[in-house]
Amino acid sequence: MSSLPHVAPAPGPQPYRPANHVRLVSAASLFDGHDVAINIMRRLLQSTGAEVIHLGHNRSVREIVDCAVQEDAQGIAVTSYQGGHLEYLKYMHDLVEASGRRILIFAGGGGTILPDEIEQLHAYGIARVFSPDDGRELGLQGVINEVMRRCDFPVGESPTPAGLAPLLEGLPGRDPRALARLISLAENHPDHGEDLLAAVRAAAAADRLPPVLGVTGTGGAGKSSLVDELVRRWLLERPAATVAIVSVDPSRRRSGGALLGDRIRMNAIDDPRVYMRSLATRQSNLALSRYVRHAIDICRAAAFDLVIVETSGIGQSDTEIVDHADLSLYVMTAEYGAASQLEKIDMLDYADVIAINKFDHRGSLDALRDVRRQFRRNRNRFDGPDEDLPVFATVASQFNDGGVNRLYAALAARLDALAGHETTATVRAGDEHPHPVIPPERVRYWRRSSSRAGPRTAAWRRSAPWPAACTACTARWPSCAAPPPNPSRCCRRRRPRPTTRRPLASWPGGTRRCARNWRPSRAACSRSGRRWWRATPPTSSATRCAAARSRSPCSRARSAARASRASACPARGTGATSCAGS
Ligand code: B12
Repeated sequence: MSSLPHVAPAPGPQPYRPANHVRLVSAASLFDGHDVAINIMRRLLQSTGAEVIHLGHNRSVREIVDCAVQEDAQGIAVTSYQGGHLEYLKYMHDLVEASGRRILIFAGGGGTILPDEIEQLHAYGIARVFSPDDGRELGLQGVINEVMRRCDFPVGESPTPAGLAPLLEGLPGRDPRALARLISLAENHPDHGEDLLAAVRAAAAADRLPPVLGVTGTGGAGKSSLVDELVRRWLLERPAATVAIVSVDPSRRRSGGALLGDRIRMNAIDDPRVYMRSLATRQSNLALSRYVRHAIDICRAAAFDLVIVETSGIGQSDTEIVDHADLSLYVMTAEYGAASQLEKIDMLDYADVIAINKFDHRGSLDALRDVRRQFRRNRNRFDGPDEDLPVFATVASQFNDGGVNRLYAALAARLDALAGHETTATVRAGDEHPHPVIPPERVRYWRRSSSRAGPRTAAWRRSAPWPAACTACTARWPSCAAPPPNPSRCCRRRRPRPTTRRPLASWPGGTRRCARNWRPSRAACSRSGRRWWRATPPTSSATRCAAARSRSPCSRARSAARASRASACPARGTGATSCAGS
């Protein structure tokens, strides 16, 4: 019996269970806060078993469609809350048609997409635009089930020599559709995997097999950002060079779904010289997909100049990358714990190059020293200066970072050597250690401040509960034993400023609120509040209410009730009168 804890199903429609592996590209056109909706949708898609390639926000139509073609996705799921949805979605449909692929488009935009516009978009060929009414009728899970049901179709036929021929023809030209479909066939038809690999290898130009750079490291170390920076430099420095990226992310064991989110960090790949494919591990506890070998061989057969493979970064199985790569890069940060933890990192034995990324974080200089020391121990390499070791300090998030420049030059020189030609890589100017925009000691400064301020504020609130005290002054004081509040202080605080008093007074609703919430104590009223009370003619019900609270018989009755409660309190010998009088 499984030892996994039972997870109670959510109420409402049960998640649809797809028969095929469903892959969807999700994105939002702009970033204005409403992109939160696409995050809701993609999480539900993932928990319903979809592999979601999430692009985040600010994505053009072309970027989204190119991605869907490269990823061989069955569908695109987008939100558009900012207007322009007719043009955006129709253009998306046009580009999908032009690609010749069957990719269904699903969209939503709450109330911003009007019912007649939805009809127009459906007539144009958009698979479905969901309205808030659809949500009310079907429930969010129902909406997702509908998307999944319609995308639940197989991608490509089972590979036969005749079916493969046109795809193999597309390899020399690096046709993204052919590459994508070949990788899908390998993933979805594992029984034909070996035949497919043999056909691909036979079609490869054997004289020009590119080197493979394997990138691995802990989750959150910034692997994708670093890969993006390396690709940017590669493309800038070599105007004709091409690159393929295969990126692996973990599948969820419970749902089978996956967030393939590496593209969110990739900004340099929107270039016809780049092909990128995301793979889900489709099994747990592994850093690589079972089909990564196929994907690499397909990209090598397409004669890219460089193939980069990025692992999912889930621990010790990271060393798998060594079996697939000619050169391996291990990306880590200073957050590994004590120096002795470094002895447990297998990749420090195997990695050709190590990057300590996020070097602007605290403790990074110590980490650099410790990692270099561990590297020497692991390799029995005790001679030579530290600077000659392949351990680099990088800040991938920083523009033109000196550490990334040096890392790039070292990797490119080695990759060129593997490809058998002279290197053209140059180290650009850069500081030895980065000068971050936010110095390490100020990182998380506000978080620390707020965590210190939080308890103090809470203590202050406890010691000065003026809202409660103000509404009923001492009578509602929660504990009789506690000291009575300072009515004048609390009432003064809650009284509106003079500038807001007059407009409030002329607005009954406001005055009523005012009267209820900011009723001054008699003392305060008689001191500075008097003018306000006088200025307010007792005509509206609100003002009457305000006035009644301090003077009317019903107020006196309330006071009497308070007085009797207070007199029942032994801790307040003198409290009875002060309670009653308040
Ligand atoms: C939350 C919200 C915000 C938040 C978003 C941040 C957050 N953390 O959530 C904030 C505060 C940023 C915001 C700001 C604004 N908002 Co606003 N916002 C909303 C609100 C309340 C909910 C939107 C939402 O996320 N819903 C959750 C999604 C899942 O549900 P839904 O939107 O109903 O979508 C349904 C379908 O369309 C479908 N769906 C949606 N997306 C997708 C995607 C896929 C793939 C699929 C399959 C289905 C699908 O699922 C839902 C099924 O019921 C709506 C009002 C409302 N109740 O709808 C207004 C609303 C969208 N906002 C509105 C406006 C005007 C604004 C502002 C311009 C206000 C202003 N003047 O500043 C700003 C714009 C922001 C900017 N910076 O410019 C208007 C838009 C009016 C219009 N017709 O254009 C709305 C409709 C409110 C209103 N009635 O006035 N907003």
